[in-house]
Amino acid sequence: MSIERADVIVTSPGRNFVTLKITTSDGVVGWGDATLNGRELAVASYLGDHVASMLIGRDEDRIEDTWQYLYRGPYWRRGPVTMAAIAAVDMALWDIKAKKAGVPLYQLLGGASRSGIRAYAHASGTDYQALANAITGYQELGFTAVRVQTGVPGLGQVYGVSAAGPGVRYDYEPAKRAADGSAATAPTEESWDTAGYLAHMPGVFERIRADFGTGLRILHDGHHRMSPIEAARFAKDIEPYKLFWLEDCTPGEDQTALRLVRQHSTTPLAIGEVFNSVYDYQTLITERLIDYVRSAVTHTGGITAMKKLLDFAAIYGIRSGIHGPTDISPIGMAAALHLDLAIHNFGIQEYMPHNEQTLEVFQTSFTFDDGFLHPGEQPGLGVELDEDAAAAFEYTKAYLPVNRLTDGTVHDW
Ligand code: EZ4
Ligand code: CO
Repeated sequence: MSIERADVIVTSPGRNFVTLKITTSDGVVGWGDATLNGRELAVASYLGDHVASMLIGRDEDRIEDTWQYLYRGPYWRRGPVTMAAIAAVDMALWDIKAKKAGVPLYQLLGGASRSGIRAYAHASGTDYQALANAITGYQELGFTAVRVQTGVPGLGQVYGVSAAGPGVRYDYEPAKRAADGSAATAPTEESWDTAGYLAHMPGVFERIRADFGTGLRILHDGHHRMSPIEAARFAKDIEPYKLFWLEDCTPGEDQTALRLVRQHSTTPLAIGEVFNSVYDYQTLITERLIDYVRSAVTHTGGITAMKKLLDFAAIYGIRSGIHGPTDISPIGMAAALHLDLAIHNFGIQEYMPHNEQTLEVFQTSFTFDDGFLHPGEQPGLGVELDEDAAAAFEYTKAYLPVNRLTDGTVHDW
């Protein structure tokens, strides 16, 4: 048997997704997620214009060989566009292999290491009361872990914080279309003040601990906004509140920045959602500068590459915290869940439920129950894309916002 077709499907059920469909000569279909938020069409072209023809006629069972062929073959290695494209091929081939074997994918990755996958939710609010209400709402759904993000006095809209009123569940959608819902032509701009943020946040964590007790797992995302010394001081300041993790405290591309943070604090550190290769982690893992690997399966070369990365991390006592925002399609999310269930060094899984339109396009079999996710028992990844439903949602360009400091300087985020 061999690969007969490789088709790229772009759809926008409220947000954009790029999906690869691989069909074998005996009619087995595998799905892969290739969504790169705000740069979707670059990956669609990479797959459709450059990769698809290379796949036709290949043996679909040769997953490792195909991965190496796509990684080493083109000369140009790594980068988010390339690695998202390779990820989609890899996911689709694993989906096919597991469907042919008649087992859920996690069985081919070694079988289940746990009964459920602890998930964390996104709680946010412009002020403390709204944030506290959001935390309570997620606890009522069974979550034992929440990421907390809140407004900063003096700043307007802050990335990752709901502008909706108290009690309203936040449908976190960071990439923005134009205000009327049509295609964006440029990113929106938000203003940012690191000093105000650093002064405000420790008091927020203090109140959360006082109100919610020691049992709640508190996570926080710094969105790459701090300098190394700012991050070191912040991580030290918030030690008494015993966070589960502080994510992306400094810009991800500077691995040695984490040495400085590590020297000053025992706050656990997580990083990697913008990474696309094990080499982005080489210093971080071998020097034990982080505690959690944040890569998305979709952006790091797929299941084959993520399994190796997480096994490498395991040798150093570092756990998984796989990226799971709404810009990871349900296919990418399912891939994460099969890995989460199988690996020994699982840490936690981010979970932001997709909107109803997305779930019309992608039929999922994974479940959420009382704080825990499970990939389900369908053969393969357990997600099928409905091509008619997908065709009804035309690609609509959207961008992640740009951050500027209050003096107008473009800033990290
Ligand atoms: O900014 O997925 O931890 N999660 C995050 C996300 C990312 C978006 C970028 O596409 O930081 O909200
Ligand atoms: Co993040």
